[in-house]
Amino acid sequence: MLPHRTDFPNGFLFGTATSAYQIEGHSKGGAGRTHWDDFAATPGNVAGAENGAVACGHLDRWAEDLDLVQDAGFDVYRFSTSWARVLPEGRGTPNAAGLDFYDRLVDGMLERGIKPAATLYHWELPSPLADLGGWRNRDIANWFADFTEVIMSRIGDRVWSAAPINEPWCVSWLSHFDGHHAPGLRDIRATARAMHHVLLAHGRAIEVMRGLGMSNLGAVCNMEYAAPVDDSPGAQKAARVQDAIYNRFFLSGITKGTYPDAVLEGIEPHLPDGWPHDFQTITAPIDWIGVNYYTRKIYGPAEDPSAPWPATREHDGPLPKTAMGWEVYPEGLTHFLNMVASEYTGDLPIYVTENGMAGLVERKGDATDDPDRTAYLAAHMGVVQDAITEGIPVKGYFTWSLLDNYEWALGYAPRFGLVHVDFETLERTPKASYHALRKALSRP
Ligand code: PNW
Repeated sequence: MLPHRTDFPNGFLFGTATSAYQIEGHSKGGAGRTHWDDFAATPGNVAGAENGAVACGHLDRWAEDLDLVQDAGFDVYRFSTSWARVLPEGRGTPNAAGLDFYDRLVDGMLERGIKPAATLYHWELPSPLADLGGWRNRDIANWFADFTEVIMSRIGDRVWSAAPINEPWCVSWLSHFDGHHAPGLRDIRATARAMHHVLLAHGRAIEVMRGLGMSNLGAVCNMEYAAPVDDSPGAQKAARVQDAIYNRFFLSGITKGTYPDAVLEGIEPHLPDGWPHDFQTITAPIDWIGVNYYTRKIYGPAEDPSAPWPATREHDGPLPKTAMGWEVYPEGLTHFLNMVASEYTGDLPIYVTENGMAGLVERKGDATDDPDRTAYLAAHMGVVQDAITEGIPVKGYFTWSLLDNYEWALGYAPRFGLVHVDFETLERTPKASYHALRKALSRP
């Protein structure tokens, strides 16, 4: 059973989230090529070599999608703006149709009484910038600041909140060390630079938006609980290192202007010259922090004792798993809400900016009957309620995602939506979890 809106403090906000490349349909409307189009075109990177060319066709169906957000009773809609739709070459002349689209979308939210929560970058880097080194190139902070200026000069007067970059860990580590996301590198030097540049770009974008007179600016970090596989010192250390890389590096950079020693140990020789001087920009004050939370992972030491840093290995976990193979572990969210407030942000408002689970059911009849998803959301919403009772300043909760959509390297198979999408016809059908949330969010 989902808790009801009235079980939360007055003013607590409920939202749902999507991202541009995952839903819009990138082949339409004059958007430029992105590094995800390139990555998906290289065999072996993405299941079925699928890309976001069509996705959910949201570019044409945005009004219907906003109706779904409104009918469910959500207060806020978290969406992202595609850099390559706004600036097809990454720099230079804007695409008027792209700017018009986001302008209409924001007005569409306001007309429906929905607060627009914008994320500037949710991973579709314009290819011409990727060709110049992408996140490895320090100039990206300037390119990103310019993009921020262009898009926010258009919609910044009407968005309720804005965050520069979705999940710095995914943009850097997952994409440059694990090689699982575009540009698909496995290189510690590229990773270290990307980790730092993504924060520098974040800070520059915050400065630009302040300059435009915007407020309610935040940062969205993903957190994954790192558990040791056993009590051995080696396993404890492996979990600590992964926790530092994943959950502390970006948060610490933004809120404290320092990087954890456990990470510097591995990346310091690879950071760009003069990196500590960038903290003045990186720590540009923010108004809230967003936590994206899904799961935990289990770590032990690498089998080969001479393995290079971080020298850890992932183990299979015993808990029930979602279609992503991700363990369901709501206790991890309890841990992070505590950790973020007590060690990093103090009284700063915290939003759970993404939480949800994937199912794999292909047939529509079954695909809209999703009791596991409702149970998953109920458990995590319960954690949020408890955290509020403990005095942690959690101010809102967003489900990922409104729609089944392009799940990056896994293509269209994992379905995260509250609303089923038939990827042949693009027809939307609300699932049981959507109806359950609608009831939970109804106003008395
Ligand atoms: C988040 N991992 O991504 C993103 O913000 C969404 O775009 C995405 O659809 C959602 O979670 C579900 O995956 C992640 O491999 C993708 O650790 C991968 C990982 C973490 C977060």
